[in-house]
Amino acid sequence: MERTFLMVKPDGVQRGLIGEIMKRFERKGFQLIGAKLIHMTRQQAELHYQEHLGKDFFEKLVNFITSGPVFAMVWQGDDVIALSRSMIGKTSALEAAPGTIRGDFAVHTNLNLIHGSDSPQSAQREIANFFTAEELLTYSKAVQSWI
Ligand code: RTP
Ligand code: MG
Repeated sequence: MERTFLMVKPDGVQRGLIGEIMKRFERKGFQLIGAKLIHMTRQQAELHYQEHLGKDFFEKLVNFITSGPVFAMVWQGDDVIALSRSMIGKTSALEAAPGTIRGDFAVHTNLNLIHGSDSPQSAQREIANFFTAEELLTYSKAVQSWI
């Protein structure tokens, strides 16, 4: 079963959108296996966004993501990486389609509410940056066989 790392960014926490965002992944049928509200360290943020190191927006991005608490989650399910990215919507506020999280709630590309891993390799690295193996739970979900 595939796993992904999803994170409500500081703007989503400040706007009270944690529940709204989690609801969408729950309704879709994915399984939550770990979650925590944390204030990222600078080192953790730089590791999280390491693929953007050197880009002109890197400093702004790290400052933003460490500006307040984030809600970090690990979700599990078939094709959860690609499906959750499509539920999140495009990075650009102008391109995020209505019906997606960003399309419904974000008006600015730098305040785009949620992060989602973009590949299995990223997911593995990002999960390890936030969670220990003990913090990720294994449990069966009664409705799983219907999804
Ligand atoms: P994220 O990693 O945060 O989930 O977002 P993403 O995959 O949709 O976008 P990515 O390319 O990974 O960029 C990470 C975040 O950096 C900001 N960004 N600004 N040209 C720019 O000014 C620019 N490009 C990207 C966005 O806030 C994006 O979410
Ligand atoms: Mg990204």
